[in-house]
Amino acid sequence: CLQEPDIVRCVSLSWSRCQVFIKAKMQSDDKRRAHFQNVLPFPGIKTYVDPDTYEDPTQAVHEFTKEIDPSRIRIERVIGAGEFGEVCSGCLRTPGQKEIPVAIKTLKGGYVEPQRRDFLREASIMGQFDNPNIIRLEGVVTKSRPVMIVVEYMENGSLDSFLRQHDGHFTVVQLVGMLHGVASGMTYLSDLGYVHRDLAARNILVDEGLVCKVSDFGLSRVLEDHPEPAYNTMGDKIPVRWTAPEAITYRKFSSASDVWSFGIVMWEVMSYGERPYWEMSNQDVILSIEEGYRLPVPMDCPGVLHQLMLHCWQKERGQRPHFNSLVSFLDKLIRNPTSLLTLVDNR
Ligand code: ACK
Repeated sequence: CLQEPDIVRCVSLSWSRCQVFIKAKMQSDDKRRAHFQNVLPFPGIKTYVDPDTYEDPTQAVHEFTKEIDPSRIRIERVIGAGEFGEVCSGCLRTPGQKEIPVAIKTLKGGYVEPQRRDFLREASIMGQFDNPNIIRLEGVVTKSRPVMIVVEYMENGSLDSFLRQHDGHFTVVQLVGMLHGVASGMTYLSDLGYVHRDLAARNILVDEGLVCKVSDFGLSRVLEDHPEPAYNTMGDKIPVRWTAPEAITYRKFSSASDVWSFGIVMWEVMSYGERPYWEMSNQDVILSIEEGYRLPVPMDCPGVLHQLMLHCWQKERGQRPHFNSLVSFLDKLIRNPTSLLTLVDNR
């Protein structure tokens, strides 16, 4: 909708320039509307704001993250390779002069602007979250090089490799406790209207007290440089083994498709980091799921947990449980561990 000052401006422009002006104005109004629809669908209820609704993504970084002075960061060692550069461990001096352990994701030199934008996109998503089961963003360094994202340090690294290194070491209640943490984090995200799309044990981090936190909010990884690459018929790259059939086929990503992925994470946890569907090809996984095949119960896994996995893998997404009921169910199992004693005889 053009307002009076806009019309006055139009009169002083030539007609073709005026048309361009009207179009640009309408587009920016649409964007602003989309942005406010994201921010305020229900007044008083916090929702996630997609940084892509900002005309200038740098604005989202300013809004949702804190700039850290690099003199407060001490990098100690490289702990892994991220999609955009090295991941290091180190310390961050807080304003109260305390030092806290942190992980530092760096953007490697020679990047082009879209890579910088994608890299910082994850920070503007993470910066909106505040939950004990979601990895906490400390801040970003954008005003000097290297560009960095600083997050809380998780002593035991990613859940899949942690479980593989400790095969058979935990009680069922401890494993269910880990899953309870993941489900709590996912409840928080789905309540905010955030769909993760890449929930997998490799994207969960574990701290020294075995608390599990959801991480990896860079959607770009799903679409571009993913460790589990496979194309669907629409040409998207998708982590097939973790993804619900409707998301693979029709891009119908939702909290219900995240619940399917959560079922796969349950299976990964109960089998101590086994690869879902083992060496089956992605195409065979898709066909088998379509024919009704589902992953069998892992060794020593209580039947009640496999039943819960099967519930998450219902073909009809409307019939899958919500994350909040998964949390209540897992909570009851932890409080009443006798229900975890019955194993499935799968010999
Ligand atoms: O399995 P890992 O030890 O845990 O190896 C990977 C590596 O960096 C590349 O992603 C580790 N990593 C990532 N974020 C963190 C973090 N916040 N705290 C500790 N380790 C992390 C991850």
